[in-house]
Amino acid sequence: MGSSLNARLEQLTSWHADWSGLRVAVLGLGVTGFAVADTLVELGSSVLVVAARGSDDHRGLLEVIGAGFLQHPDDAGVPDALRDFAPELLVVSPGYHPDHPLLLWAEEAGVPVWGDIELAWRLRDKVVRADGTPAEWILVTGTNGKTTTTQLTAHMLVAGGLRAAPAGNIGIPVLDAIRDPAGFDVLVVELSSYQLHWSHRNAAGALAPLASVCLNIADDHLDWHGSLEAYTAAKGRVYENTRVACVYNLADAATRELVEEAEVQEGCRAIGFGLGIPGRSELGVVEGILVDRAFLEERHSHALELTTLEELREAGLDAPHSVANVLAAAALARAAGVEPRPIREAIRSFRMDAHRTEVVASAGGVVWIDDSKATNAHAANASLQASASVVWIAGGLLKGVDPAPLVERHALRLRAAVLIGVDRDELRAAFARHAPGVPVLEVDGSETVDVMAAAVRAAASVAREGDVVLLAPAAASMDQFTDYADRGRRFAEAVRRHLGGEADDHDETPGSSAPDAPTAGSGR
Ligand code: UMA
Repeated sequence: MGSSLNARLEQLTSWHADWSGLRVAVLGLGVTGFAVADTLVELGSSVLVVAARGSDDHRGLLEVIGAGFLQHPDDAGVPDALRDFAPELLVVSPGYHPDHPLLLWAEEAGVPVWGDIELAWRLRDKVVRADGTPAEWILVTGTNGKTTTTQLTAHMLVAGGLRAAPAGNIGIPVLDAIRDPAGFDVLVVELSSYQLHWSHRNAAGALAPLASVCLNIADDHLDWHGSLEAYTAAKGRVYENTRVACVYNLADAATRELVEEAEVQEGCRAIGFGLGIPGRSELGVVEGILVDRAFLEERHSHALELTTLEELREAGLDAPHSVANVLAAAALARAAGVEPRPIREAIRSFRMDAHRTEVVASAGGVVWIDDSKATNAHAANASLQASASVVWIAGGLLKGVDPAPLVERHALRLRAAVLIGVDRDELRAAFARHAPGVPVLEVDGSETVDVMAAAVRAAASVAREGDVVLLAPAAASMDQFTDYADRGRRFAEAVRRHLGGEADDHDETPGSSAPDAPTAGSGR
């Protein structure tokens, strides 16, 4: 790749730069790929989208906007049409494995690869604030708790009078947020380890957030990153170039180390959060009161009250991992200048999303809980430990993580397990080894079976009064479902169908808990 082209890409750091005629190959046609193509076509670039599959809707839309589309199987080498297109830049969707043949080809051919986040960062000045500057970014990552913390932070900023919105891995491509004509003061961007992997540290497009947090680190996505070290390193990129506050978890030394290793901007502070009494530059809990000892002048001698555990209980946010998420969100909001009072108001009015330890029904003394969002062992662990006796529905795509420690830890609380999904050999072996007394029921993985109906029937056949039937799969869902939300929705439907008129009355508001339901959740 010629140096003149690299020089051109270096210059492309604004919506108002000249993107016209730039030949860009876009990998993937999910929500990200479409947003990338749509944006670049609007900027006058020449766009070819390459993907193994894509919905009819997205394909139709590509035709309408005038972007090319090449359907090409993942294992079929490099298509001639892509070589002939001779892309000057490749923008990759987050789900692509770094060893994907087209990415290996790009590396070999010297075609620069960007993620959608870098592209969005470069284009963030499309809509500016009254003073002419683009929205600030606050970045949120971690193994668990990202989505809740992202939503809470945005909610706090809005309560503080700022125009703010959540975006990113939460399901809203950041490119859609930066193109929203309404404009924002702050975007709270949830980033997955995949998105962080593709963000360059020292390039012209390197992110420079106002504040950033890595909430925690546990085994996840090891098949994609290759090792826990590589996964941790990707997560650590969240802190690079931060300007005001790097927020870390006092209970997770790895997050503090990532802050220590990060190249941040002059004057940026490290702010810890934890469930104990806070030291200076920390947020924590003192006798049931959540306090800030970081963002006040007299922090050596004083603390600011943010809210109380009692109020968190009322908002359904009192499980330890939720308290931690609240403290992290409060730290980010305080870094953006929000006062304690609106933070308190925001917590009072906040409601958790669906599929996070959501009680879907209770009947005959059995409580049915949808924690489909527990897509890894760390999240499922928090969910399992909230109940004394559990029929556990588990399995799916394990992403290279060994489920044995989870099975071993919870063997005594398991009435039975119901296995779904493709990666069941590892789970079956873990039960044989660590929980041989626990009955394991398997749901046929063939496409002709309604997986959730079968799983619910199996669970009902073994559940007794006082048990919780818990969908907390410790695995991703894409082998059998569209995503975790689809998996949770199908579970809830199957439960309601199975129970018919038997279910006790209860509030179906997302995130609500039945009166006697377990309260702790899934690490988010
Ligand atoms: N594709 C291929 N071959 C591949 C991989 C992908 O052809 O090997 C193509 C297909 O056309 C497919 C498309 O790429 O339709 C999907 O791209 P994608 O997997 O990157 O998914 P998007 O629809 O673009 O959604 C992505 C995130 N998905 C992933 O990272 C897997 C969404 O996070 C995110 O909400 C969205 O961008 C907006 O930023 C989801 C997720 O599961 C919720 N994230 C993981 C997690 O939270 O654990 C990381």
